[in-house]
Amino acid sequence: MTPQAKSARSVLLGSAALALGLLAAPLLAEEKPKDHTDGPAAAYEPSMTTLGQLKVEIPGRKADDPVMTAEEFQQATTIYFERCAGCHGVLRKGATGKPLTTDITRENGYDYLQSFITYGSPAGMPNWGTSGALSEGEVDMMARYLLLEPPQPPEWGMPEMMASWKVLVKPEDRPKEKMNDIDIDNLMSVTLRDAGQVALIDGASYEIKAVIDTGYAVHISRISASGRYLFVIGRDGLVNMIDLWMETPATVASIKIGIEARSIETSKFEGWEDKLAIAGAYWPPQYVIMDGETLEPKKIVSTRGNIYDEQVYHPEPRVASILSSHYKPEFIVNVKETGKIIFVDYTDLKNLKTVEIEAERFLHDGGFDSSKRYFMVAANQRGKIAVVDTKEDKLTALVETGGQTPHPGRGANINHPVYGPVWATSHLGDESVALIGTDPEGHPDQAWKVVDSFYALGGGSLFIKTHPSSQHLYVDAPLNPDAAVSSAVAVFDIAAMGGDPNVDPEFKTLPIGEWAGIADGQPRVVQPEFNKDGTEVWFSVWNAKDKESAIVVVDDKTLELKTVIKDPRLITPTGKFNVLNTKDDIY
Ligand code: DHE
Repeated sequence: MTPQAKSARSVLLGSAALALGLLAAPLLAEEKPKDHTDGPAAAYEPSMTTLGQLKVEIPGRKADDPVMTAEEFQQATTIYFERCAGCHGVLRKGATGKPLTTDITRENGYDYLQSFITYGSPAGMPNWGTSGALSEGEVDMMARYLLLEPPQPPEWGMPEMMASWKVLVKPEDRPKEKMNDIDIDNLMSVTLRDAGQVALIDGASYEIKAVIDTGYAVHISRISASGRYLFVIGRDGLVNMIDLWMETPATVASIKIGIEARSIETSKFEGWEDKLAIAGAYWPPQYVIMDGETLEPKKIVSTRGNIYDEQVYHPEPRVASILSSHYKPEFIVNVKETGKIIFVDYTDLKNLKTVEIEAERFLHDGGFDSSKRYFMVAANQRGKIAVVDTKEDKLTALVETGGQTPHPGRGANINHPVYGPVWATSHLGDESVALIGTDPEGHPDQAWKVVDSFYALGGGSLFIKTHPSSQHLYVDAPLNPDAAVSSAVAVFDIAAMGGDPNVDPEFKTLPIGEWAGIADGQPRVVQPEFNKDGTEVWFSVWNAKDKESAIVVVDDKTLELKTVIKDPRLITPTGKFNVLNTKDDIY
């Protein structure tokens, strides 16, 4: 079956997985959108929660402005940043959703806005009113709010960064050798999302070695090239640098690099190990290069600029994933709204050289192929994977996956029995898994093409994972609306994958949520991650903040349950980052 034919069977997710189209089309009764809820699927569009906490004032009032008190304006701004800005942009100039600038909103008028916010649209605007997510009063307030000029959130430049920068333990006061008996390569840094912490869990004993306070709604962990320093970033832009050599690993430096942020990475090229770190922000739209031992900010680069194809100015292109090249002393920075992949040469920050690649809009997450030469990144709202060659600094291909909203995490590299080396992605918007050939020399006919596409458990997948020493491919589906699906994982036997695109490989379903034995709540199973040897795979069983969560460890050979890690400190575990695999980009 071709991916296109197969997509007819695909299960579409709720409206929030799609671009919002507030002013796109009139609402037809028979096309009433599905109820919008506040579940993780709906919340998957970026929520600018930190911006939502800013204190704002009504910008320059006009004579015919709707009546709005300062308190209402503040409340409406919080709602707007948390729920609307992810799609419509902080400045309301549009991102995946339509622009909501006052020239447009005033033209359409209060009644139109009130009705759209209440009922939503088939194009993807959630029905905030009829779903009960916003009260009648809040809908009225938001309609009036959109008729006023938007507040401009502050910038975050060098003075603000310097004021936030702390070196808690100076490099000269840090241990000269490892002071603990932890097998660092087998340590797992686990995001405790709603606690604003990471847990460091020993891969052999499953013991929690430390729980460390980090930024708000902490997001990802990355590891320095030597494996000594762990870098963690919160959605509030707070970066924690943790020294894993200390008797009990702890933060040695921290800095706030922006007001909303998602990505962090460190220099990995030979001779540059542990020298620099880089972080990317959603607001202000910028990336920051820092000293790799102290986090001292060295260089801030704005990503504001023109969209690659239309060549129209975009005021807030967010920095999505950042990777560190293994081929050159370069960072690979993915800029979402302008669709540009920027290679940043970090050898001379005073005379910064960058290569700007025209890729595709809405770049999000991605990883390397197995040779680590090619970087594959999802332009998720465009259904494509952009492939860039980190040796030549060039765009290699744009591959349509055939599925809806590819979301690979860092993807999975498989040695396919028929097609050779391929890289896999699953999808947020449907149940398909796409395999893309990555071996232009050994398998030139398959290179940068979807060689096969088949079904996993269901739509709502976020992460897919394998390991060079594993024969299995794991696919999660945490955002699937069906609780039985969102709490399980599909496992494919790589050796049994055939060459007939009409025959879908079979998969086993592991009831990870059930294995966790949690009675209360409806936990979702998210992000498979291997231990250092590739013999075990860990899954987060992600429950509500006030309910029990767990980590389930599965034996990769037998696919049987090995252990369940439970601890009252494991609040909302989501991402897990094994030190060795993360450092060496093994996936
Ligand atoms: Fe993530 C990676 C952005 C919601 C867990 N997430 C990423 C990356 C980006 C991103 C840009 C790539 C970072 C890199 O490689 O440098 N994530 C966003 C959002 O904008 C979004 C959609 C909404 C938001 O408001 O933040 C979002 N992410 C989530 C979640 O809700 C998840 C599931 C749970 C959580 O902890 O927040 C989540 N994101 C992750 C994880 C990774 C990630 C675990 C790293 C995957 C990996 O294997 O490297």
